[in-house]
Amino acid sequence: MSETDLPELDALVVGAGFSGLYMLHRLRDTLGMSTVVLEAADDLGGTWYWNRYPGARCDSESYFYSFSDRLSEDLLEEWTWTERFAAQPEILRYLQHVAERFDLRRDIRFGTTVTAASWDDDAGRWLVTTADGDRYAARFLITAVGCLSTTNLPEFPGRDEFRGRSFHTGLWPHEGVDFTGQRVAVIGTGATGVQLIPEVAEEAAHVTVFQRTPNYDIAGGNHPVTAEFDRRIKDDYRDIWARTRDTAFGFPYDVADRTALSVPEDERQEIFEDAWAQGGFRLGTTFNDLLLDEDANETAAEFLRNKIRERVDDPEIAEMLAPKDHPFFTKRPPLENGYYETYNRDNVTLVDVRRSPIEAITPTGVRTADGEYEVDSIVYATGFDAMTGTLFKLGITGRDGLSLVDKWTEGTRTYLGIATHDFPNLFMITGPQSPSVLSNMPVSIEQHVDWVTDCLRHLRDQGIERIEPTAEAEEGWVAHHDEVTATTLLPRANSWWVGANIPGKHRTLYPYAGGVGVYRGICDDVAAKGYEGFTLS
Ligand code: FAD
Ligand code: N01
Repeated sequence: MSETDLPELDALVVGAGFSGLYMLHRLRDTLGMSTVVLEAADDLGGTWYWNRYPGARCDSESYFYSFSDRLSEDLLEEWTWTERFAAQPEILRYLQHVAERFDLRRDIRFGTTVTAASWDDDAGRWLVTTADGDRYAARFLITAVGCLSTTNLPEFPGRDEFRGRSFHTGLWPHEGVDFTGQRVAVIGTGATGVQLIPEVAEEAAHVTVFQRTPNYDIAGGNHPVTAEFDRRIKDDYRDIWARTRDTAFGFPYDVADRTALSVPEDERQEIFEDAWAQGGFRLGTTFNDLLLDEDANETAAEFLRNKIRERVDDPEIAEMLAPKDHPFFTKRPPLENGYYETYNRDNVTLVDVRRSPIEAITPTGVRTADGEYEVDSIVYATGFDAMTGTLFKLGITGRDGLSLVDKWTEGTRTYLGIATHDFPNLFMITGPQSPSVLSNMPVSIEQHVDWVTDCLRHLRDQGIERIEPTAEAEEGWVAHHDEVTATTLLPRANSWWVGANIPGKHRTLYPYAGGVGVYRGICDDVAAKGYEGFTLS
């Protein structure tokens, strides 16, 4: 079939995780648009399809790591979470349930990887190609490809000559892995490593953990959900969702209206202890300047270092685990359940690879400057080429053949993190320069999907075919994004939030730090002013 004969869809969505599922529902069922979702995996779920490593669970509390009353009040009533922080299988079951309930599967093409998407300016549509050579045409292209969906496998010399088994946590085998009796290397101590290491240590003969940067891990405090708690949450859902939409991070927790140094030392410690006992990210809400003021931040940082010192028997190992080179929360703090006690076990060794870097993977293990560690298996808990990595792999070209990769090489440029100049009729769900990964993501996903839905309804009602941000509006957003970033401590760490984990990646804060509530207000205002900053034609 020639390109001119391709049947034209109203919209094509890439990705079938939280974002793609909700986008499909809105496009098809709310707007009545012909829509297809293309998904590389064999099934839906996104993050929760791919990340099946031992210990994988969310660290947003389950009751708000889900779709809100925007999707369905009935769904909220009928679904019951079993744990405070749901494990991967339960989240995957939830998403499968959502897909069945809203009859979403029939418009999703699984096992279909998008490799190119080019804008045809004459026809005013996107032409999309898949790895199998199938082609689609659609007026609107919506990327729902996730912020953490392209794995980062470091190019260690000799990596592919390792004779044992190796795994990346983000591509974990569906049948599971039995580490019984094995010597296992784990490289990486981010949120993933912190969840996985205690589980593998229970099973393996020996675990050697290769740590480059220690993190400020916070106690998770996971526990089963009681029937009483479940009822209370369900009765309160409207208020809970309203709060998530208003707060800085999309959590229904209010940040205390006080600075850390405005209270005496003993009172501050009590406040930290209380937040610690509650578990989860509450510690980050104890004072309103932890991310803004270095001295304030240091009070929380030292509190967390002392927690590590209390729990790890060997003082030398405790100091290796206690971060000193970056402020608290300038890297994503993992939630842990018994992580630090793992280092009190006889079968766990911690190796500091900042002091003694990994030189090579050998056929039998991992070699650092200090010597070789022989292992049977290697687990790469080395994270993702976040935010832009997956978008770049879509092979997107806009007007006049401009590729997204070329446009963003010297720095990401978007309007509101949702669209970009020279790429008409393209929307990015949780794109860079939107709150995205600095938030409880379902809240940000819903906000983007709902905003795009309202925008497309407006275009239809007004008989408008094309929408594209102006270069000036984009420049303004990038400048605002950079200004907001500069008021925070976030650029101070070498985190994936700033692209520092990927050699050669442009360094910038990828998510928007202005807060979920503020950002929503800005987006609503743009819409209320007839999509100010966009050219509509
Ligand atoms: P994803 O779930 O990543 O889905 C994107 C989909 O796009 C994938 O299925 C992928 O296969 C598909 N895709 C990508 N490229 C292509 C292509 N070229 N062609 C076809 N299909 C493609 N967030 C929180 O807010 N709270 C948490 O507690 C939390 N826990 C997390 C735990 C882990 C282990 C990880 C990795 C992330 C976690 N996140 C958490 C972030 C999480 O990614 C989001 O919450 C959410 O699941 C993202 O949904 P999504 O649909 O936007 O993207
Ligand atoms: O990835 P990461 P992740 N040599 O990039 C190390 C979400 N998530 O998969 O810190 C040696 O955080 C790297 O070291 P350093 C959450 O948003 C959520 O753990 O760069 N080491 C780091 O220790 C999270 O932030 C949940 O110095 C190397 C680790 O590998 C995001 O996903 C659970 C290296 C990677 O940590 C990513 O987390 C899991 C090298 N060459 C994930 N390259 C929950 O909600 C990398 N490292 C519970």
